[in-house]
Amino acid sequence: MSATPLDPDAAAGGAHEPPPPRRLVVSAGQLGPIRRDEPRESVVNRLIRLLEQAHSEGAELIAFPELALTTFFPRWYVEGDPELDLDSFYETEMPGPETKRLFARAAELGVGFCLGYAELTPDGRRFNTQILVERDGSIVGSYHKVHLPGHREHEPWREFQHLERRYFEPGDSFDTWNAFGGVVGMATCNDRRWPETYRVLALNGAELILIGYNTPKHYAPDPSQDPLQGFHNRLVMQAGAYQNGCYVVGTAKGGDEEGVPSLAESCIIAPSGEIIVGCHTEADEVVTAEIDLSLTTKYRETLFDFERYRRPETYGPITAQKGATPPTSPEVSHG
Ligand code: CDT
Repeated sequence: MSATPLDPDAAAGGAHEPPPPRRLVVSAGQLGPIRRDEPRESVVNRLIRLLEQAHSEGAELIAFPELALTTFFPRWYVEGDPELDLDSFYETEMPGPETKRLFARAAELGVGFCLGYAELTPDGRRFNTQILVERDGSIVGSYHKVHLPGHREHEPWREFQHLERRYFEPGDSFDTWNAFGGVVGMATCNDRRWPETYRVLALNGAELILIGYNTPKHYAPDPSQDPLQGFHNRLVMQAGAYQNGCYVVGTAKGGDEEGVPSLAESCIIAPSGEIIVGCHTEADEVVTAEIDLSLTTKYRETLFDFERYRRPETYGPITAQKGATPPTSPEVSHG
C-alpha cells in the first residue's frame, strides 16, 4: 500500500539523500594533575601547549576539562584549613589577567576551546562553570554545572571530601549555541551520568556535547564501584551519544592529584556510540579526530527521530518528580 500525503510516517520512509558534510576537527585536551600551589601562569602555559598541539593536528576546537585552572579544591574543607584561601580558586573575570594569554593565542591560531573553571560573579555567586570560546576568541556560551555531586557539610570519615555542594550553586539550564558550524552544548562531569543531560541538550539541538570531568577513582559511599570507574565513564558517554545521535567529547583532568588518583580516559565519541579516539596516559595529552556533524542526522532521522517516535505525554514523571514513587499496592513483603 502506498503512503498518502497525510500519512505522518511518509516523510520518514525510504532512503535519504545524505546531507552535505559539515566537517570539524576537534581535540580533547586532557590535563594531568594540577598541584594546589601551582600558579595560574604555569597552568595557562600547559593549556597553551595543548592548544598549540591541537592546532598542529589540524583542530579548530579543543575541549579542556572541568576546573582546568586549579586543583580540584572541593576535595578539601577549605574553611577548616588556614593555609587555603577559598577565593583564590575562583575567577572573577574571564578572560582575566592570567587567562587572557590563552584567549590571545587561541585567536591567533584560530582554534576555539571550551574551558571549565570556578566562577565568582560580581554579585557573589559561585558556579562550576564551563565556557565555549569561538575561533576568534569571543565567548559564545557559558554553562553552569547542573548536577552537583557530593555533600555540603564536612564529613571527616571520608579519605577526602567532595564539597561541590558547599562551594557552588547549581545551574538551571542546558543551553546550546550555534558555533563551529553546528549546534554545541556543554555539560560538566557528574552531569554526564544523567540521561536527562544529553536528552535536554539534544532537544535543544545539540550535535556536539563537550564534557569536562574530574573523577576520583575512589567513591567513598560505595567503594565496590571503584574498579568500574572507567567502564561507567564510557558507558554513560557512549550511551548519551548514541541515544541522542550526537558527538560527545569527554575530557578529564586525570592522574594522582594531591594524593587522589583520578580517572583519565578522555575520548571522542561518534553518534554511533563508538569511541573514535581516546587518551592513553594520565598526563597532559591531546587526542584529535575529524568529525562530520552532518552524520548526526543518520540517527536523528531513523531510530532516534524524536519528532516521529518520542512520547512526551508518557514522560511526565521525568520533570514532575525527583524521587521514585513505586506502586503502593499490593504491599511488598520484605519478610
Ligand atoms: N567532579 C565531579 O562531578 N565528579 C563526580 C564524582 C562523584 S563522587 C562524589 C563524578 O560524577 O565523576
